Amino acid sequence: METKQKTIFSAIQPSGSITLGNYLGAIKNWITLQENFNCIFSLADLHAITVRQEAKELRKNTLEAYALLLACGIDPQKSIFFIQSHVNTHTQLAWILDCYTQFGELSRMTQFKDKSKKHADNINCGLFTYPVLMVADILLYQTDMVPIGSDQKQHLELTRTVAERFNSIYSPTFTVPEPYIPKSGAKIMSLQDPTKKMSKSDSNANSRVSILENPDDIIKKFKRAVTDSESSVRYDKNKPGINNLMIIYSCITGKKFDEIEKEFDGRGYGEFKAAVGESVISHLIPIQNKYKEFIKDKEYLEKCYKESAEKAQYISNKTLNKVMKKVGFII
Ligand code: AQP
Repeated sequence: METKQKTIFSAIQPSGSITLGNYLGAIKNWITLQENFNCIFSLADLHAITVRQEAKELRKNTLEAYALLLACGIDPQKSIFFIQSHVNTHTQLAWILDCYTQFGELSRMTQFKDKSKKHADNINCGLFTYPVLMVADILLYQTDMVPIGSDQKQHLELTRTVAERFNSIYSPTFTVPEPYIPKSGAKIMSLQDPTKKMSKSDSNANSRVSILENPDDIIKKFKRAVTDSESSVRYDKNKPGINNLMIIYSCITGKKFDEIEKEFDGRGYGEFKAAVGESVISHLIPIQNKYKEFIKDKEYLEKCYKESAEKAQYISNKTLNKVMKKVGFII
């Protein structure tokens, strides 16, 4: 008997150059997931404009991110991979669900608090309501599971709350999604302040490594990574900089922490940092080479994102129509 594959939804913002944090924390897992699940991935350009974007840059970042994710291994034959603004159901459902979400619920979102501190000159309403757009992104596809890192638990909780609220006011309409915690998920921290996560939009370029960065810069950034005044490579709660480098090295090489400690016993931080940098470079070079091929082929990119948008539009229309009928709109 054939069993229906579960649906997974996930998205990434084209708000800058994709980082090693995005790759190790999300994209690398997406590649594995597409083998066993019905995966729907999106480039969340609508989310990106909650922070002011230069139009030309946003277009460039979106196309580059699309090519890069294909280079990382997202396969449009296996997964739907679309650009969010190409599928109009997202903003339509988001507006409706705004009216089923409480002001208090959005006020408690920590990302809103963090981002309004970071962008104090542009605390726009989109920054406040974007979690509802995220709720719509997920619910439109009757998503069973959402892969989440620790920074996104609150968003999934809100999605579940809104879905359950709508289902109980009307009748079952949305699948209530479960979190999917990947076996090898990692939170990668800033190379300059290892208590903060590595971020595309961090104003300090030394804090992050981009997937498309050239090898010399990658090595320099790892050599400059902030660590501590000791010299022994070991995992310890008081050594966030070294822990972060060990996590990166472990994600890339598959080595366990005790193996890494043995490998670098008595060798000091300099050698360790160089080895982490080299391992990252060897992992990224094949991706960079594939990227160069994809980005040249604009026709192929367009074919992929248009076909995927059509599929996404078709699936999400079904959910939106159901919602509109239940709310009382004439359709
Ligand atoms: N440092 C990180 N470590 C592990 N996972 C990370 N992710 C982001 N940073 C790290 C994961 O990447 C996916 C896509 O993230 P996003 O682009 O939608 O938004 P974000 O989490 O806000 O990422 P950035 O890089 O920090 O972007 P900006 O600077 O624009 O806000 C998510 O699954 C996220 O968990």
